[in-house]
Amino acid sequence: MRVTVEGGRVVRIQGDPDHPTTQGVLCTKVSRYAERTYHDERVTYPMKRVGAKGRGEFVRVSWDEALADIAARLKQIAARDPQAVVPYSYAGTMGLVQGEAMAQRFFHKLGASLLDRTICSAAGGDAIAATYGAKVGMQTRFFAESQLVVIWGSNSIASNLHFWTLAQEAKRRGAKLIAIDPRRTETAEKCHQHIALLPGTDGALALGVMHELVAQQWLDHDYIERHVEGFERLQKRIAEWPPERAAEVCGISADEVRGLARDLGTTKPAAIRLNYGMQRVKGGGNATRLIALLPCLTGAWRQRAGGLLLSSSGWFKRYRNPSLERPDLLAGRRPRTINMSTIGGDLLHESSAAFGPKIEALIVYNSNPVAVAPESKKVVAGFARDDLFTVVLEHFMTDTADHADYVLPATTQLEHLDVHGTYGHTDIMWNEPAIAPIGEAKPNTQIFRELAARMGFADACFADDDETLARQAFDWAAIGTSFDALRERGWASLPIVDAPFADGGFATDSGKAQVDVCGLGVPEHVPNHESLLSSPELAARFPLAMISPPARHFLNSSFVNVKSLRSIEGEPLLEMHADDAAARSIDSGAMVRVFNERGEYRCRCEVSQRARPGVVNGLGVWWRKLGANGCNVNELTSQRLTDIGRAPTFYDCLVEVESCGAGR
Ligand SMILES: Nc1nc2c(c(=O)[nH]1)N[C@H]1C(S)=C(S)[C@@H](COP(=O)(O)OP(=O)(O)OC[C@H]3O[C@@H](n4cnc5c(=O)[nH]c(N)nc54)[C@H](O)[C@@H]3O)O[C@H]1N2
Ligand SMILES: Nc1nc2c(c(=O)[nH]1)N[C@H]1C(S)=C(S)[C@@H](COP(=O)(O)OP(=O)(O)OC[C@H]3O[C@@H](n4cnc5c(=O)[nH]c(N)nc54)[C@H](O)[C@@H]3O)O[C@H]1N2
Ligand SMILES: [Mo]
Repeated sequence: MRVTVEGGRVVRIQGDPDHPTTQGVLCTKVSRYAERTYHDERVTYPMKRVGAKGRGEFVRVSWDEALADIAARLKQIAARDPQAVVPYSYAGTMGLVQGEAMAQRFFHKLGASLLDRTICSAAGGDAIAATYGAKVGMQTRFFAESQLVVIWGSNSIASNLHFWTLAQEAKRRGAKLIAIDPRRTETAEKCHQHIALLPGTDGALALGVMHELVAQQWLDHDYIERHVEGFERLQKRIAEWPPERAAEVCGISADEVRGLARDLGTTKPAAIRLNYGMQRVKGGGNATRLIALLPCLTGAWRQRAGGLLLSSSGWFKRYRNPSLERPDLLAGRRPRTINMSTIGGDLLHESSAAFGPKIEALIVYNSNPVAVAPESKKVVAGFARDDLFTVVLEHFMTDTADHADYVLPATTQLEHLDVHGTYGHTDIMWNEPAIAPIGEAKPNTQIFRELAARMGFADACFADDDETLARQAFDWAAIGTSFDALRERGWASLPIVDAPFADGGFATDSGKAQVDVCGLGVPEHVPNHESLLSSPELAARFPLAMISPPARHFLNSSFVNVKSLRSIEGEPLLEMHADDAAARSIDSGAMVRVFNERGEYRCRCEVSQRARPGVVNGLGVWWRKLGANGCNVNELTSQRLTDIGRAPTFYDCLVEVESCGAGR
């Protein structure tokens, strides 16, 4: 990002034209980052709650008063059992400094519960790591040279714009683009082909494709022989999945299955941009493992523009300093782990031998769980507990902040220093502060430093300033650069070979891609928790599958309050196919009740070609308080977890819809 400052104020934000992936372009959200930063609803001083939880009634207090009281409360709770204190954080900022560096030092020293950060990518991430040994894959820039680009479970134009630029370049050079997505997204409509399968059926599709690859002899036997472990065991499973069977499960035609196999089996180079949309269902882990094996069976990895990319984060992990967050401060204690995806249920849990102590305090930073976590009814009931002490570090009065005892004003990326890895390209990014903090806002790091001091944590590491933390983040020499060079240039590329698995060399113990992973077995198609085939009784009452992918102009629940972006989105929407609407006498534009056993969500229904029959798209993630009945799509999602990675199943959710009458 290039930020132009005049008189101490940001006047312009643009993409860095010199950075190869950015190419001068920012997505619609981030290009409004100045509007967000100077928003007149920024939280600019510490606040203490005076009204009931959730009402959003607060008074201004000084930093001194807030920090002294928070430290006193945490000390009291920790004296009984520090595990009753739980940190809750995720993707608000993904910077290594303002993310976990100082925060985790604080919680490790305290002995607080650990947090399993599963809410986004754990199913697919663990599945890729099980197959390839690490969360690594193709380098994004080589997608531009591919002759086949399969965009699988991703709306790149909305959520991964810089990748879309590369896909378009490939298209100009003659590549075929295929989108695999239940929704006819902005991206799907610009691809040559769109395979609109039912949610949670990607594993079946992959198996059907494998069946055809075998039948047509499109396998690369030499590559399989040398670089895939356990292929024999997969063959039996593949035999069970002729394209007709896969097609029936996926709700598509057998020709679509065969055609995908032909494209993957006969095009070189062939690349798959797998993304996280397809793993938010019960079988997300198994499906990812199956798809990850496709380029191993066809030998697509032989070329640098062939293979697969889900995430590049594993490349960064190789060079990260594992002690940045100072796990040694646990000093032998082994606190229990809370899964962030089940925070609703966990907040309502009493103490027990299996669970450990009841959660008494929650410190939230970089996240808005009341809006983004599944099964809101439980989440809200948990956050509304009068005996829960909640501190929220935020820019805005989010749904979560409304439930806090204290809200502490945090700085934005324009105001603080940071260093970032990515999960797409493979450059480390430097974040230089551009302006002074707004109002009394402080960086997350500084808030945890001051809290540590008040708790009496005397370890020298609590005095590390942000620059020191950034220096500690990576092994610069191993990367082949220096911290100062990064700071000077703004980014530094990791040293990664062009075609990492051209001759095998996977990050597994054997160096081979793994079919049969210890403890997981041979991958298979795992049907949804909720679907016509797996839960027919439930489907009789709630016959529509609901997915809730992000609205194009929001970033999860961030930017929902940025007026220029919200006015483009308008209001919360449910997209529905014309046949499903006709069957329910729903007119386009009507207000509808979307419901299941977990709750009821009211929003506007748009009869839309973006929805396939049987599937409705509830675009997210709106702030609850802006919803017609004070909630968002997560009122309907469940806390059930995925097969691998203990991740949420946002897109595995049956609902029914009825009209509440026009215009309401
Ligand atoms: N504009 C915008 N950009 C974002 C974000 C955002 O909220 N808004 N979020 C950021 C974050 S945190 C993340 S994790 C990434 C996510 O980015 P991606 O992983 O690329 O996923 P999304 O673009 O969210 O798209 C998910 C897509 O998967 C489709 N889908 C849903 N269920 C299934 C299924 O069962 N199978 C298949 N094949 N497809 C399915 C949805 O219709 C949707 O189009 O994006 C990042 N970028
Ligand atoms: N139904 C449904 N639910 C979903 C998803 C979905 O597709 N459908 N997507 C899921 C995914 S992929 C993800 S990653 C999660 C994301 O969930 P979250 O990680 O909670 O992400 P956001 O909703 O963007 O909220 C981040 C919050 O952090 C704040 N913030 C930003 N920067 C800073 C900072 O430097 N300091 C502090 N203290 N605060 C900061 C922002 O103001 C914002 O309120 O949501 C998940 N929830
Ligand atoms: Mo995410």
